[in-house]
Parts: sequence; C-alpha cells; structure tokens
Amino acid sequence: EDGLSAWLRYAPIPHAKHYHDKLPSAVVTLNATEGLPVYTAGEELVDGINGIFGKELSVGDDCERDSVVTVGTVAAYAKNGGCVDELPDLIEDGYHLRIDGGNVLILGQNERGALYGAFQYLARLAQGQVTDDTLTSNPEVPVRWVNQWDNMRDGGTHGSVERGYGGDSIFFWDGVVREDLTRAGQYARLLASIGLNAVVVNNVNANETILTPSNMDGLARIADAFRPYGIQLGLSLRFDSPQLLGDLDTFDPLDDDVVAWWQEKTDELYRRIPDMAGYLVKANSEGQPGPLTYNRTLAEGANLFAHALEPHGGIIMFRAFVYDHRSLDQDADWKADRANAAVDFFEGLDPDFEDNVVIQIKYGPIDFQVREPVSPLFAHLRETGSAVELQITQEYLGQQAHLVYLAPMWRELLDFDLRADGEDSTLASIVSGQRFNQKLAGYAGVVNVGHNTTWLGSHLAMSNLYAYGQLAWDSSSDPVEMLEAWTKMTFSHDQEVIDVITKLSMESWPAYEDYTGNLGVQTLTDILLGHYGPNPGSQDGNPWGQWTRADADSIGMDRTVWNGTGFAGQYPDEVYEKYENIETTPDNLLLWFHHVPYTHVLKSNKTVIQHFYDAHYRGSAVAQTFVPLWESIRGKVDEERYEHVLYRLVYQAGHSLVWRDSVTNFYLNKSGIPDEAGRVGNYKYRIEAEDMALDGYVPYLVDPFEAASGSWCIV
Ligand code: BDP
Repeated sequence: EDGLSAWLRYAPIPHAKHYHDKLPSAVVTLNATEGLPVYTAGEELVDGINGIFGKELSVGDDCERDSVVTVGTVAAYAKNGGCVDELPDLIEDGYHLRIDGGNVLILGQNERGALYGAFQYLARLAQGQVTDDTLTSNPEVPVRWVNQWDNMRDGGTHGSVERGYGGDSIFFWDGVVREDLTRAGQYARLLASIGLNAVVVNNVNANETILTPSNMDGLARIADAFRPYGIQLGLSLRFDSPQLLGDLDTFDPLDDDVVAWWQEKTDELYRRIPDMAGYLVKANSEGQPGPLTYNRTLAEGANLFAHALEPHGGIIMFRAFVYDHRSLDQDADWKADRANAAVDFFEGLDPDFEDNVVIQIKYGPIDFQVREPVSPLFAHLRETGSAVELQITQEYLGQQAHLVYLAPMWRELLDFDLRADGEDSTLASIVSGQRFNQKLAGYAGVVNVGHNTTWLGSHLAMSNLYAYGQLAWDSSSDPVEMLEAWTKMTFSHDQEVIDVITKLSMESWPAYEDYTGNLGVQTLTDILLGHYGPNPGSQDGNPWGQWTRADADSIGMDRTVWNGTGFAGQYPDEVYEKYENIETTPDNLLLWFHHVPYTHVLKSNKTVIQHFYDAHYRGSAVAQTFVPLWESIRGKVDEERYEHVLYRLVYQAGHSLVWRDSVTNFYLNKSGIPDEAGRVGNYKYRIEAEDMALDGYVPYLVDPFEAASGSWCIV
C-alpha cells in the first residue's frame, strides 16, 4: 500500500462473495476503440469488480443477455437498437446510470461521460453500495482543469515541480518529455475518476523551449497517455516566446509576425494533438513578460492566443494574477495594495475578450492564504467567463507536512454571495457560468503531484484532490460525505477509521488557521523563501505586498474606501458596506480590512492580541490530539500508510508548537502586552534542546530568529 492507486484500489470489501448474485456477469462495451474512454471503461469495470468482489466478468458484445453491464455513448446505444424510456437530457460529459440488479446500463453523452459513469458505478460498489438506482449526472461547469507547475529544467535540478511536495515531475526530465509516461497515464486515470477533464502540464512560469519540435512531439506522447481517460492536454505559454525561440525582435501581440508565429505554433501543436484543450497564460506578473510591455491591453494579449486557438476549438485560460512586485512600496504609499491589482488591471476590459477566453482568478485577491475574502473580480466579469483557481498543493498551508483538509474552506468560498447587482450571486453560481449566462467557466486546481508514490507527498492530502474533483462537478458536494467516501475507498470500511479520519480532517483547517495567522492577517509564513514556517517579521517591508502593517500599537491592512487602500470598494454595494464598516466585518477578516490597535475588542469580547494568544494555543493543542487519534486505529489500516501518516502527524504536532511560540512571542515583543493567561514567554518547564548534552547534534542559530525558541535549534 504505497498510495499509488489512491482511491482506485478496488480493494475487497467486507462480505464480498455475498454480493455475487447481484452483480453483472459480463461487460458489453458499445463501439469501443482501444485507447478511447469507452474501451477504458470496459477494462475498469472488469478490474474493479474483480478486485472488489473477486468476480470475473466476461467481455462480450451481446447486449441481449441477462446480467450484463453495458457501457457506451447514447448515440452508440441508439445505433445498436437500444432504447431507454425517458432518457434524461445529458449535456457534454454527462452520464446516465441505471442499476437493476446485475443489469446495469451506463450511457455517456460522449465517450468521456461513459467513463465517468463507469467510475461512478465502481465508486458505489467500492463503498459497498450494491443497490438498484437510476441517476443522471451532468457536470456543473465545462472547465474542470488541473494545473501542474512542472518545470522542464530548473537550474541544476531536473524536472522539478514549483511548489510541489511529492517529488520530481511525472512529465519532464532534463529539459525534455520523459520517455516513460506510465505515471502520466495513471494520473489521468485518477483525474477522470473524479470528473476532471484537462491537465495543463507545465508551470505557469513557462519556458519557451516547450515549443521546440521535439518537445511538441513529447507533448503529443503525453496527450496519448491521457487520451484513454478522456483527459485533454493544456499548455502554459511564455509570452515572449516569439522573441526567445522564434528570433523575432518583438513579442508585441499586435505585430503581424508575432501573430503569424503563434498561429503557426498552434497549428503545429494541433497537427500533433488534435484534441488539445488549449492554453494557460500568466502575463505581466512577478516578472513574467506580457502585453503591457508594448502598452497593449491584457485583452489584446489574451486575444492573440484566442485567435490562434479558435479554428481548432481550443480555449485560453488567461490568469488574473497580474501584479508588479517591483512597484509595491508600503513605506512610500499607504494606499499601495497588491489586493487591488486584479480589478485595477482588468477593469473595463470585460467586453474586449474573445469568446474562447476564460479569466482564471485565484480565490482570494492575494495568494492562497489560510483565509481570504473572495476575489471581487468575479463580480466584474459579466461577458467573459471566469474560472476559480484553487490550490490543492498546500503552498502556504503546511506543504503536505501538515494535514489541512481544504474542502470546508472551498465550500465557504463557493457559497459566498457577492450580491452582484443586489441579487444572489454565489461564487459557485458565477463560475458555473449560470449567474451571468456565460458558456465557458469553471475550475482550475493547482495540484502539483510528483513522482512519489503518494502523489502529493502525504496520503491524507489526497482527500483534497478527491474533493476538488467532486466540487468542480457539483459545488454542493458535502465536505464530510466526500471524506467518508474517500476514506472507504482509500483506507477501510471500518467505522472507527472513517470517524478518526473525518474528525482529524474536519478539525485541521480551523486548527491550522488558529496556530498560523488569525483574524484575516494571512498565514504569516515566511514570505521571501519557501512560504512554509512561521516568519511574521517577513511580512512587512518587502515589495511582495503581503503586508500586515504591524507596528508597536496596531496591526492590519486598512482596505476601506474612506481611509485605506480602497479595496473594499471593489465589491458590489452590499458586500462593500459590510467590509467597509468595522462593526459588520466578521472577526475572521478583521485584519484583512481594518488597521486596529492590539487592544481593539472583537465581537467575541476578546482583544485582538489576546485572541492571537488564545487561538495559537487552541490550534496547537488540537494538533496534539491528532497523534493519539491516529494511534487509536493502529492495526486497522495497513502498516505502511499508518507509519507514513503517523510520522507526519507527529511532526505537525511539534511544528504547531513552533508556530504557536514564534507568532505569540513575535507579537508579545512587538506590542509589549502580556498574555492574560501568563503562557507566552513563560516556559518554566521547558528544557531547550541546545542546553542538553548533545550527542551527534550541534546548535544552530536560526534565521528568522522567531522560528526557534531563543533563536537556537539543533541539527
Ligand atoms: C505564488 C507562488 C509562485 C507562483 C505564483 C503564481 O509562490 O510559485 O508562480 O503564485 O501563481 O503563489 O503565478
């Protein structure tokens, strides 16, 4: 049990034999072609039913027989004389599933839908649901993509993954596409099983060499590995490639030679990969080139690719993460605010984007923090569809060394009502395209799996990937139900195991927020390096704009219109009024929107500083309970994964204390206000490791100093 099969283990369920009579005896695939999803669906059904129940199915084409699971597209079924009364409407990728004892019918609107239906049937079986049912399922959104931030070559390391914590790239090695793409196929299988439909394979900080002829051939091999699972390939592009690779003296998006260059490259790609999904572009952000260099608008930049893709039916995901980290200076300008950038840059451009452009917007206005308000840009794009960018890889959220189950956070974001024009406008309704009647919209998840057999570096973190797929398909999916389903398929049907994993996971995001950064102050990780451990001191005085504006008396970004950076004014009226007013701003976003004294009294009747102290103690205390909870199911999950998870939970328990002490000490030093409970700075029973007799360890002075008690650790 090394994690490679994730939730698709098809492990035997309790009393498996008992169900044999209620299962099909044969699989019939309609018009199946090897290498395409219906054929794959047939294979999965055979493997799955064999694995889960120990029943071997024969494969045939006689749909008249009894006790058969039939899988195919609606069109193929009709052509074969099949007829279902009242077949419900299916949209692209949707499926219909009818289970009547051993007679099972799985019909997709297209091949991919048929495969999704087969995976749905198998998921039910793997969870022990062997009951009759009829259901129709359509995806809520057309764009259900994942992004990989894989580098082709990165300095001395080959095929690394930016912000990836599960090993090297499964796609690239030493500047080229890997020879062995087995893992790419396995990844596509996992993604298809949760309803996802495309993978952008390379980093948003893209490299122009992805477009050399031999790398395009390599990309075609990746697309071949994806195709049996209905997963399409997407590509990140570097905006100045015409100059870097094409030897043009410009990359101006309105220059004829540049336009022709991109058209030619796009045509070459589609010759190799006729079903390519499209492009993803990060432009004019964090040093990346873009149209602004030539005083062209972002829309002109996006449309350059839209035009090239249009004849091929491809789409361009254009990122809203546009800001200039070199121009932000908090000392020079009190009103400077990175959070304003997206709306500032995109304002007025909405009508200018072509129909095959989707604006990909991070959920919050800064950068994947433990708590952010929903980006106001979602309420500004009415003609152009948008996609919400979520981060499965836990960049600021413990990098998979901490357990943080993210579905509750994502549900809160998706359920948030932006009140555009004073009407119901949840984020989910906007990114489904339903609120503003847009055809193209959806989800982009930054996943960043790697070559490690655990995919993400942690077994428990995989529930985040699972939940991401479920939510992109149906935004009303319940975080606890998803977790229970995932646990049954991944670990065990044992109720204790399910209860323990549910408890741990559901407590994990609140605990992490408690011991890292509360009240909307952001995660308080180190900003300049890894975005990992505590470093509240690194937040201010740098050009990256993730500021807390903490001084000796007060803390928080004043983002009001009347006195601050004006960010609150980017929201529709009702939301703006709520955030503009300190009385109506929820405590958990107080410091996101307001600058207040440490003695400011919250709605909970605590002061800001006492809340900091208490929350850090509370969150880290919860993290201590994760270890005995996990230990309580020893023997009920396999040893290999048990130990792997335990190691991480023990580490998390310890690191949560480092977080607690770093942050509380930092603010004690800054504010000089003692903890009412007398805990912070008062560690009379603590023995510092560097004071012990060390055997094989040496003391090491830590920078930043607050990341270790008394500045010292041992290594
Ligand atoms: C930040 C990451 C950086 C990414 C950037 C982005 O630290 O690695 O390149 O976002 O999303 O969160 O473009």
